[in-house]
Amino acid sequence: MGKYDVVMVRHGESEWNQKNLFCGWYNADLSDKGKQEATSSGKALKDAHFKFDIAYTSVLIRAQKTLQIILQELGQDIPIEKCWRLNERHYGGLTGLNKTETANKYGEEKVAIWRRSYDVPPPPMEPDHPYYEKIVNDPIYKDGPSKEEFPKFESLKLTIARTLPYWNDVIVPEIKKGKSVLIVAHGNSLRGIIKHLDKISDKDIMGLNLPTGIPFVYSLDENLNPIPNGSLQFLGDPETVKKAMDEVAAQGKAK
Ligand code: DG2
Repeated sequence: MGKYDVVMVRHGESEWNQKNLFCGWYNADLSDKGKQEATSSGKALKDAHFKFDIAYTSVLIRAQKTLQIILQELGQDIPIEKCWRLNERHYGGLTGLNKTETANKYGEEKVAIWRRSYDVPPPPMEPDHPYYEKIVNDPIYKDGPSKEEFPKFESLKLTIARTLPYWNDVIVPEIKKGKSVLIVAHGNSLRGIIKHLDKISDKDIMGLNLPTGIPFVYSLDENLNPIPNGSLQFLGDPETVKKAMDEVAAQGKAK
């Protein structure tokens, strides 16, 4: 065990994950499988005797419901902080498109770059995009981002630029006070935090695919550096975790 253990979970499968659609800031709900994944996450954390003091999540329903189910399973009623800075990266003009069909149209390589490159953003979401109004006018954004900050698209680099200040200024001080922290967020906002903690290069981060609904622990020293073998410790059988990661990677393949 490190000085601090922080637990993170990518939300359970959403209805749009299930349909293999680029989701980003579209507020998709959990699928039935996603709810089951959240229940299993809660059970795994209970079996491992985790007790949390505070939880952080995004303003998107798929993350919030996952957190709610996990806490129900754990039987823990703790303060929950919600912030858009933990949202999924904004998938811009790709939002709502099927990942396989996009790979068929533009090629797997292009889709891999859109999904996993560090700094190549997807095309912007213009005002005539079918989900533009719904997202921009959603009351979940009443506390931010401001009009000027509201993204039209985000690369991983841009996602990190708005997630990391929240990690550093809001979450880290609580960890340092000795609070036991649970974060339920998204594939790419969590990849950003992991890249930072493990100092993963811009190139190597391309290879990391996070599965839905499997909790992982970071054991950190007093300087918030992962201790040896303290990174990305999944609470799950390694073969199941690997299969789930490979499936996420394969979502961008052509057929
Ligand atoms: C997925 C991630 O986000 O997609 O926006 O489509 O974690 O909120 O389900 P999440 C999306 P990929 O980057 O894995 O394509």
